[in-house]
Amino acid sequence: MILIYRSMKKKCVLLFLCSLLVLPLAAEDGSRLWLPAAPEMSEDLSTLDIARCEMALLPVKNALVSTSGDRRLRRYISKAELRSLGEEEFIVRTVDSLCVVAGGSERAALYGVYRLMRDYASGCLAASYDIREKPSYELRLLNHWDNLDGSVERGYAGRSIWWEGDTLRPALYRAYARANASVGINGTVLNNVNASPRVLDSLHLDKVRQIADLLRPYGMKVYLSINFSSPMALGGLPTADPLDARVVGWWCDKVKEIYRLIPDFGGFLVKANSEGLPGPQDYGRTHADGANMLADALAPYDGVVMWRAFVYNPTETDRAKQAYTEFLPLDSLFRDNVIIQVKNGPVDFQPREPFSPLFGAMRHTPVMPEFQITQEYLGFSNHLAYLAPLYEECLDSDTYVDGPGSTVARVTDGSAFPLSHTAIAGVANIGLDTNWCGHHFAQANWYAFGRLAWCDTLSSETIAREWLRQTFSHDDRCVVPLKRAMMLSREAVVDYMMPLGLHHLFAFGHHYGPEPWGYRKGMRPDWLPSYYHRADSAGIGSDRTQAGSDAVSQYAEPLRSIYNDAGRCPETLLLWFHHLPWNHVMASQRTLWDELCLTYQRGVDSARELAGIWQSVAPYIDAERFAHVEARLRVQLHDAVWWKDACLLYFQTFSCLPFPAGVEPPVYTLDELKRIKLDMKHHN
Ligand code: GCV
Repeated sequence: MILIYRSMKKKCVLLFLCSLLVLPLAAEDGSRLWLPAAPEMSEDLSTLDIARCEMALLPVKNALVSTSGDRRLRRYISKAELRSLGEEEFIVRTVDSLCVVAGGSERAALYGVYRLMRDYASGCLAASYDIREKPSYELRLLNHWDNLDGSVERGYAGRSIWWEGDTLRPALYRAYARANASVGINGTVLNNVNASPRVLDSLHLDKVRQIADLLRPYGMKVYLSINFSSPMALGGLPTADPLDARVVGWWCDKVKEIYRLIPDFGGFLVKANSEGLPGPQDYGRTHADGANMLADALAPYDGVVMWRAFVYNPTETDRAKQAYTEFLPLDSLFRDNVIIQVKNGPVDFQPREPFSPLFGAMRHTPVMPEFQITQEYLGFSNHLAYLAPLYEECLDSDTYVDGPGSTVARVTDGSAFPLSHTAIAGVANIGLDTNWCGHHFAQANWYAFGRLAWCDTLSSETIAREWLRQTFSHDDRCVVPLKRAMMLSREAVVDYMMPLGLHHLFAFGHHYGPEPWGYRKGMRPDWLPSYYHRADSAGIGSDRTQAGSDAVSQYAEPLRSIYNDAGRCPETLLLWFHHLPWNHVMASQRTLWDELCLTYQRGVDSARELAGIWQSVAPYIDAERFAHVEARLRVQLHDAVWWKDACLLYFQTFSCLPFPAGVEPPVYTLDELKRIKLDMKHHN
């Protein structure tokens, strides 16, 4: 008895010592993303072949992976169930010891296998399954803002994967397609919305064909952004008027040429009459005229037009109101294959905005949310900012257009009212960097976008946990603190950059650092921070109430009244909708000035906490990724202090009030901060 006890004790001591022993973890460069290494496969496999090869990676002895038409499946799944499977829907069912994956198409079967792979890579593969899944949105797309010269607009992860010279990168494109398919992304727009007409010349179209051939086996379609003046620039026509027969003919011929090369081409994404780009309004036509002309050319091939609502001009009308004012009257005029692509907020991908009032308001035209995955306004690839909470916040926002529960998700995914198409887009954060996204944690934003496009009710917390377990470790001592860091991170950025509804305090052009004082002679007023913060001796914030620009009236009741009333407006959006005195009393009973100061300070504290959490998980992270993230967290903390000092010192020139207790004294003077000229090469 004593002997047994002794040997058990020895074992326990040994186990305990082992748990303390930190074995060096294999170095990781981030190139595998969240996935296990890909199986060895020949290059000409069908989608179903790929699904079966991927399945073979899993520790599942007996598996049957097929499409609903395969009669063998009927032994395990009823005919009725198989028949009812949608094009992208799958069933995973364990029958005796057999794991059956049945897809409504080959692509759906692949999604079913990736569902299992996610569980496997997360360490949660179950012994038995009985699940059925289909995506929330029909089109789940990445938008690459990649230019034909290989640069990437707002890209912080190296040069373009598509347009770097005429290089074709088959292995990279397959890895890209695999990663996208693993989360259900089924399409990609290969070039910048600020589109060069040259993307439609024969040289570039041939490259698009080759890319399409490489992505197709993973269920991904390609799309292109087009320049509305292409008939002039490429076709030599004197006009791009959408009602001119020659223009219509040119587009029809071009579309025909594209489909000859790429029979499953997805369609066009269009930025028109926006930020200086050409469009139908140049000819006295409407956005509907322009979109419909392209839609008619694409319709015979089932192509779609995604027409962006990101339009604004330096007029008397509040910028935040312009997309709604422009597009709402056009509702019901668009063809069935036109989708209006709307940024999540009414201004421009700010760290926090209310949802765009176009969601739910247009009922006869499909409206698709556009999120930014690349962190143009959230610290580029230097800051850890997990964006799923931002996407979730928008998708879960109640528009109230059909009473409570009419969330942005439901009015765009077809569940609130029927739509001819449903779609969602994310502006990609991908480049040639080894780890794809610049910051290892930025991969989580690509992953999260895909997961929410597949299931728009998932929680950002669930997604963070999934991603962490696949990417870093299964050990809760690592996962729990890192999940906390991720969930904290977006709010941290809001706090140290522009809390309480402030927005667009960025330095001109690059949008990295603070420049709330920003001024350039002759500059469009709507490109200057003062247009948005409106700070003066009386107070701070944009008055968008009924007494101000009346942007609140673009929202349905009861939101309109809630946003209109400073006492009921959520404090996170207070200065978006209200210009309030510095001594306005907040819910905390502090004055607005004190609250603002303490919120900036909280942002700095959170940035410090992020760095601390990262140190605490050192034993669970390989040295390579640890050092990479550690260095960036140092930059993030430095930037948080910079933002806090710059904004508070500048706003203090109006409030003339002291910083409350608890706010760290500024590191720099306002004059020093104003002299900072960012070396963008360093930050890009
Ligand atoms: C692609 C903002 C960005 C631009 C971007 C534009 C858009 O203005 O700063 O870089 O252009 O949005 O979404 O079209």
